[in-house]
Amino acid sequence: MQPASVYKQRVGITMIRYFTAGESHGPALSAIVEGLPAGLDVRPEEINSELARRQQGYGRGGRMKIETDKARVLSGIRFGSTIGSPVTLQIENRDWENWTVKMAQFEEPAEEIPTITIPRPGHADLVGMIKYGFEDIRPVIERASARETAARVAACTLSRLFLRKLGIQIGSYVSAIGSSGSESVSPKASELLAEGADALSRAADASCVRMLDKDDEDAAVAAIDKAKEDGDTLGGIIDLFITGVPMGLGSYVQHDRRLDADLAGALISIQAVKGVEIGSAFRNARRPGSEVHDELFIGKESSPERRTNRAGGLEGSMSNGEVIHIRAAMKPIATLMSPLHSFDMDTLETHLSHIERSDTCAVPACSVIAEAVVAPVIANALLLKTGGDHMKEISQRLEAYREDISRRFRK
Ligand code: EPS
Repeated sequence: MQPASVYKQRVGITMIRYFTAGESHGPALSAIVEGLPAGLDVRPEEINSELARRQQGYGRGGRMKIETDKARVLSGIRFGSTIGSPVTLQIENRDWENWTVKMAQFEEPAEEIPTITIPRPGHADLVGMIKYGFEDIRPVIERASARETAARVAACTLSRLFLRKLGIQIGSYVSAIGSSGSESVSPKASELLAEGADALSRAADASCVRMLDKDDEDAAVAAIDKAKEDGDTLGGIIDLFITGVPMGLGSYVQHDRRLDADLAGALISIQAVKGVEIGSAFRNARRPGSEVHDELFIGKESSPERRTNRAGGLEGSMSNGEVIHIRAAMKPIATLMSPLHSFDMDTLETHLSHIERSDTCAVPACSVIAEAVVAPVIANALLLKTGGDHMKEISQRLEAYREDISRRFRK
C-alpha cells in the first residue's frame, strides 16, 4: 500500500478534486472531477435524481420552472463505470435562450444593455465589482449565483456514490426556516439514522421544506408565504449526518489534515452558508466538561460505545466511529423584492437596492447541496487512509481496516 504522504505530495491534500464553471444565465454549467478511482458504477439517473432533489423546495422562484437539470457525461465513464480518468459533466441552462444577447460571449449587443449599478446588501455585488473592476454588476451576479451549485451537486454525487458503495451514507433534514422549527435534533432523525443516513434523507424529501415534523413544516410554509408577500427572504438551519464512517479518518497531527476543518470549509463554501456547528458545539461551550464529553463504554458489538454524541462524531479532528453530525446555518437570500438601502455606483447617490428575480427561501435546496459537498471530503479522508486506484482494492483495504478495529475491541 502506498503511504498517504505519497498521495499528498502528488496532488496536494486531496485526491478527488473538482472544479465547476459556468454563469447562471450562460449556455451551460460544467464540472471536471479528477481522481475518482476506477470501477465505480455510475448510472445517469443517480446523478440526475440528485439534481432534481436540488431543484425542489417550497419558496423557490420562477427560475426552477424553466430548468430541468440533467447532467451530460462527456468523459471518464465507460460502459457505466469510471475508468480513473477525469469525468466531465455538463448541465444545460435552459434559460440561456432568453439571455443570448445580454450574456453573449463575443457579439457586441446591437442596442445598449442597461447596466446594473446598485449593489444588493449582503450579496457579492459591491465587493465583486470593485475587486474585478466592473462598471456593471451583471458578471458578479452571474458567477456568485447559487446556480453554480447544480454543477457542484453533479460533481460531488460521484463521490457520494463511491462512499455509498463502501457503506457510508450522507443525509440531512431542515430543522429551521426563519423562526419556525426546533433547536434540538428531532427524535425522528435519530430513529431513521439507525437505518443509515439515506433513510433520513428519503424521509425529509417527502416534505416540501425537507422538515421531519408536520407542525414545523406547516409553520415554515406559512413563514415563507408571509416573507414572499412582504418581499422578504428567509434563511434556516440544516442538520447533516454521515453514517458508516470508520474511526480514524482525518488526523490531529497537522492543521491541513483535520477532518472537522475540511468538513466545515466545504459547508461554508456553499453560497449563503455563514455558520457551521459540529455536534452541539455552541451548547457545549456553555456547559461544564462533565456535561459535554461523551463517556466511553465497551459496546456489545466489539466496538466502543458512547451513549451521547455531543462531539458530533469527531474527536481530535478525526472521525470517532459515531454518526457525524454537523449543522449549517444559511442566511436569508440577499435579493429582496422590498429592497434595502443602498447606493448607485454611477452617481454615488442613495438608492434602494437592485431587484432581480430570485427565490424567497432556498434552505431545502441548500440541504441537498450540503449533503453533496461533504462527500468528496469524506472520500478523500478515506482514500488517504486506504490508498487504492480501483474500487475492489479500496473496498478490500477498508474491510481489512474495519476488521482490525473490531479485533482491538474483542475480549
Ligand atoms: C439565484 C437567483 C435565482 C435562483 C438561482 C440563484 O436565479 P435567477 O436569477 O435566474 O432567477 O433561482 O438559483 C438557481 C438558478 C439554481 O439553479 O439554484 C442567485 O442569485 O443566487
